[in-house]
Amino acid sequence: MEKEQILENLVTSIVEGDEDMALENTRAALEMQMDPLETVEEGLSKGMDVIGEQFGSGDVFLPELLMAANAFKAAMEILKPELEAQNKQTIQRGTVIVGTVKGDVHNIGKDIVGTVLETKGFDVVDIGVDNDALVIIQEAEKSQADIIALSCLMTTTMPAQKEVIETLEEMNLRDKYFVIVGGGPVTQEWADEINADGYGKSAIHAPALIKELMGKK
Ligand code: B12
Repeated sequence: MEKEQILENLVTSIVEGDEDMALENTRAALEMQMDPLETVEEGLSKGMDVIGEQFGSGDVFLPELLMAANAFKAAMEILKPELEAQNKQTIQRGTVIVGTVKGDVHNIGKDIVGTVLETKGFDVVDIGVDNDALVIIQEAEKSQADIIALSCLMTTTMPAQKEVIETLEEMNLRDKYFVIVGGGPVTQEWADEINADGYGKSAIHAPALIKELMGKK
């Protein structure tokens, strides 16, 4: 099968929530030695964008979204070891807390950010989803993190990213951590508005962004 065909099939597999098709084409991508991150970004994630738009316009409903998410996760199960094996760097570059903010249970993008950072030599502490600002800060303190990376997928949960930064300020801890933000509705403008230290449009951008920030330490 051609690379373009595989990527197209991966998009379709997510849109249709077809786990078998997602697995079959992910395996085909690996057999062809396609870059696993490209397989995620140019295949699976594009499918998610399509189904997300269909959900937004009322053409599909929550069950379809869940099936798409399950197909995505199944494919990630076999891609994750490949991602980790291919680029693993052993230099210790810093500790990053990765989590989704309060009220938000979307974890797929956050997981990818964590995996990509791990492959680039960062120590990643994944604190999961629906995290209260205080819990995030406590976790950062506990693991002596350098960076707090906040994911958020809904416009309604964007204020929770702001809340983390405000709480850090209230606790006189703002200078101790770099805070970076990302996720579907998040933009550079929003990052500037809430006084975040950085924004990454996609997981691929996170390592360079963090390396640049760590250079300022
Ligand atoms: C899959 C999905 C779900 C799944 C989530 C499964 C899971 N385990 O994560 C399920 C079905 C559970 C779900 C539930 C809901 N969802 Co939903 N969901 C989606 C969907 C289709 C895809 C999200 C996704 O996984 N994308 C793929 C990943 C790879 O992309 P990503 O998360 O954006 O991450 C990339 C980048 O953004 C970046 N990134 C992400 N985080 C970070 C962080 C940092 C620091 C950096 C640097 C980068 C970065 O890197 C990633 C890889 O490149 C989106 C639509 C969309 N296009 O986003 C809707 C969407 C986010 N959901 C939506 C809604 C409304 C809901 C529900 C409220 C539905 C309901 N009625 O119950 C619930 C919310 C529950 C809650 N409280 O959180 C809306 C949100 C609308 C809004 N208000 O903004 C969307 C936009 C759909 C739509 N068009 O209406 N959802």
